[in-house]
Amino acid sequence: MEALKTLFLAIFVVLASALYSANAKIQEHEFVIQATPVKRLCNTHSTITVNGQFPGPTLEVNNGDTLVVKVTNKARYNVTIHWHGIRQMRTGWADGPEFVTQCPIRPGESYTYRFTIQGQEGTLWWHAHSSWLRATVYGALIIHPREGEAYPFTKPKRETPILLGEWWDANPIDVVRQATQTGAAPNTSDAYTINGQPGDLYKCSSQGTTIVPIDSGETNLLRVINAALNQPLFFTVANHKLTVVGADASYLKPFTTNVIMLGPGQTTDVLIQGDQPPTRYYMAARAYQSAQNAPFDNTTTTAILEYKSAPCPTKGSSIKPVMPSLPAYNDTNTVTAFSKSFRSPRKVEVPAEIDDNLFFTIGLGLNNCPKNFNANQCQGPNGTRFTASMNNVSFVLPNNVSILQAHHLGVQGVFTTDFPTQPPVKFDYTGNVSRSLWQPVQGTKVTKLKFGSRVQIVLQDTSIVTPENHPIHLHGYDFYIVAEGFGNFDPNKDTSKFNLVDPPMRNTVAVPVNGWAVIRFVADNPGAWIMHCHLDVHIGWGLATVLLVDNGVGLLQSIEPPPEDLPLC
Ligand SMILES: *[C@@H]1O[C@H](CO)[C@@H](O)[C@H](O)[C@H]1NC(C)=O
Ligand SMILES: *[C@@H]1O[C@H](CO)[C@@H](O)[C@H](O)[C@H]1NC(C)=O
Ligand SMILES: *[C@@H]1O[C@H](CO)[C@@H](O)[C@H](O)[C@H]1NC(C)=O
Ligand SMILES: *[C@@H]1O[C@H](CO)[C@@H](O)[C@H](O)[C@H]1NC(C)=O
Ligand SMILES: *[C@@H]1O[C@H](CO)[C@@H](O)[C@H](O)[C@H]1NC(C)=O
Ligand SMILES: *[C@@H]1O[C@H](CO)[C@@H](O)[C@H](O)[C@H]1NC(C)=O
Ligand SMILES: *[C@@H]1O[C@H](CO)[C@@H](O)[C@H](O)[C@H]1NC(C)=O
Ligand SMILES: *[C@@H]1O[C@H](CO)[C@@H](O)[C@H](O)[C@H]1NC(C)=O
Ligand SMILES: [Cu+2]
Repeated sequence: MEALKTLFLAIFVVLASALYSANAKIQEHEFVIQATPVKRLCNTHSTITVNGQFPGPTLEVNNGDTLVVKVTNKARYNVTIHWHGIRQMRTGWADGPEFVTQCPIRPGESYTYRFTIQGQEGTLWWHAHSSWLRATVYGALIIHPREGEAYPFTKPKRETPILLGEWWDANPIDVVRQATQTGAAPNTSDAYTINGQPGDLYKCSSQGTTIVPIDSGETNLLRVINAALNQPLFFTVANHKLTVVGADASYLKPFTTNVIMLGPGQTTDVLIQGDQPPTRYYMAARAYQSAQNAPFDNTTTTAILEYKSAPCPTKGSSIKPVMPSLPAYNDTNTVTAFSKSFRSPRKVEVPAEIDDNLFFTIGLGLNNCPKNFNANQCQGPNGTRFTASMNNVSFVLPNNVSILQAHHLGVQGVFTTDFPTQPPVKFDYTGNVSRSLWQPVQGTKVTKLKFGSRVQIVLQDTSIVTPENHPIHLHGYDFYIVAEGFGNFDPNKDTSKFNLVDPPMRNTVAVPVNGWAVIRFVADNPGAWIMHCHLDVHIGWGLATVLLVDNGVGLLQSIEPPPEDLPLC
C-alpha cells in the first residue's frame, strides 16, 4: 500500500515537473582550475583561478534550470567546487566540500557537477571548498525567476554583482600552511576587493578600480556577495539609500538602510536609485570586527558608482568621488539593528512542532601543546595552538573517503554518530569561562536525522578565547532564523520571542557576538551536509560538524546514486 502510494506520488511528481519545467534549460559550462598571473598591490602572483578569470565567471540561470559544470583541475592543488546555497535536492554528490560529499579532484583530473535549481531565486555564488583556495576561486551564481515570471519588486534597469573579496599579497595556501604549522592565527589579508579590485585607496590600484554605472532616475539592483575568506564586512554607498529586497536567494520584506553587513558566505540584494546629483560616489566595504584583541585587516576597498551623465573626467583631473562614512569596526549595534530588520515578505510555514531539538555551542579554544611538539609549532597564545569547536568537538575531516560515500557504502570507522545534542558541560557560555574548559576533543562526529524531521538548532556563541560573530552556514538547506539575542539562550525566557510568522530564510546566519541564534528547518533533503563557520580560519580549527540526513521512503525521498566520475581518494 505504502509502496503503491509512493509510486503514484512518483508518477505525479514526474508529470508535474515535466509540465512545469517545459521551458527549463540545461546549461553546460567548463571550469578549468589553473594558475594565472594576477597583479594586485604592485605585485604579480601566480593565482589559482577558473578559466584564467579573477573573480571567476558569473553563472546566470533561471529557477528550474539544470547546471552541468565540468571542472578540470590543471593546478597543483587538490580542489573541489561548492555551489553555495544551492539546495542540491537529492544531488548531494554535487555539493562539493572535500571529504564530506566527495574526495578532492586531484591535479590532472576532472569531475562534472550536475544539479537542478529548484524553487530558489536571487543571488548565490560558487567557490572552492578545499583548503584556502576559495580566496581566489569564486564567482557569482545568479538565479533569475522562471521565464515569464517577475521579481516581487520594481524591475531594475541594471543589475550588478558586487563580489567582496579578500586579497593576500602572498600565496593564500602558504599563509594557511604556515598557520597550521605554527598553531598561531594566520596572517591577516592585505586588502579587500570589489569584483577582484582593491580600489583607489590602495597602492598601485587606481587603474583597475571597479566602475558601477547608474543613470539619473534609474533603479538598479546590486547583488552583494561576501566572498571574503575570514572577515564580516560592512558595505555602503555614499549619499545613496539601500533598499534590501533579498538575501541568500530568498526574498525579504523590503526595508531601507544606509549600510549593510554581510558575514562571509552571505549575500544581500539591494535596490539603489539614481536620485543624487550626477557625479561619482564611492561604494566601500571594510571590516566588522567583533573578536577582541585579534589583529585584523582594517583597510577599505572601494568601487565607484558613476552617473552616466556625470561630466566626463578629463585625464589627470578626474572628479574625486564622494566618500561615504562607515560604521566603527566594532559597531555591533548597527549590525543588530540591521539583522533585526529582516522579515520574510509574507507569512511563511515555519515548523511549529520540533522533533530534533539541538543546542550547539560554537567558539574558539586553545590546545595545550603535546610534549613532542617544539616551540615553533606552538605559537598560539602562551605557547598553545588555536582550535575551535561545536559542542566541544573540534571537527576532523576524514582523509581516505568522503563522509557521504562512507555512509552510502556502509564503510565503518570513518565517523561516529554521537555528536552531542546538547553541550556536554553546561557553563556560563558568555561569561568568564574557566581555563579548564578551553580545550575541546577532536573527532569526526555527526548528527543523524530522520528524513522529514523538524529540526531546531540553537547556536550559542562562547566567550572562550574571545567571543565573536560567527557566520554559520548549513549546506543542503535554507533555514528560518526565528530569533537572535545576546548572552546565554534561555528557553524559558526566549522561546516566547520566536518569530514563527514571517522570519527570514537564509543559508548562513551571523550568530551575534556573545549571543545566540535559533534556526528551524525540515530535514527533507537526504545527504551529508556540513554545517560550519564560514570564516575559513575557523573551519581549519574545527568549527564544523555534519548533519547526516537519512533517505525517506521511495526514490523521490532518496539521494540519487553517485555519479560515475565521482572522485575517489
Ligand atoms: C606572515 O607574516 C610574517 C610577518 O609579516 C612574514 O614574515 C611571513 O612571511 C608571512 N607569511 C606568509 C606565508 O606570507
Ligand atoms: C589600522 O591598523 C594599524 C595598525 O595595525 C594602524 O596603524 C592604523 O592606524 C589602522 N588604520 C585605521 C584606518 O584604523
Ligand atoms: C569600540 O572601539 C572603540 C575604540 O576604537 C572603543 O572606544 C569602544 O569602547 C569599542 N566599543 C565596543 C562596543 O567595544
Ligand atoms: C597568557 O599569559 C599571560 C600571563 O600569564 C596572561 O595574562 C594571559 O591572560 C594569558 N593569555 C591567554 C590567552 O591565556
Ligand atoms: C579510512 O581511515 C579510517 C580511520 O583512519 C579507517 O578506519 C578506515 O578503515 C579507512 N577507510 C578506508 C576506506 O580506507
Ligand atoms: C576570570 O576568572 C579567573 C579565575 O577563574 C580570574 O582569575 C579572573 O580574574 C576572572 N576574570 C575576570 C575578567 O573576571
Ligand atoms: C571539552 O572536553 C575536554 C576533554 O574532556 C574537557 O577537558 C573540557 O573541559 C571540555 N570543555 C567543554 C566546554 O565542555
Ligand atoms: C589530495 O587528495 C588526496 C585524496 O584524494 C589525499 O590523499 C591527499 O592527501 C590530498 N593532498 C593534499 C595536499 O591535501
Ligand atoms: Cu567562526
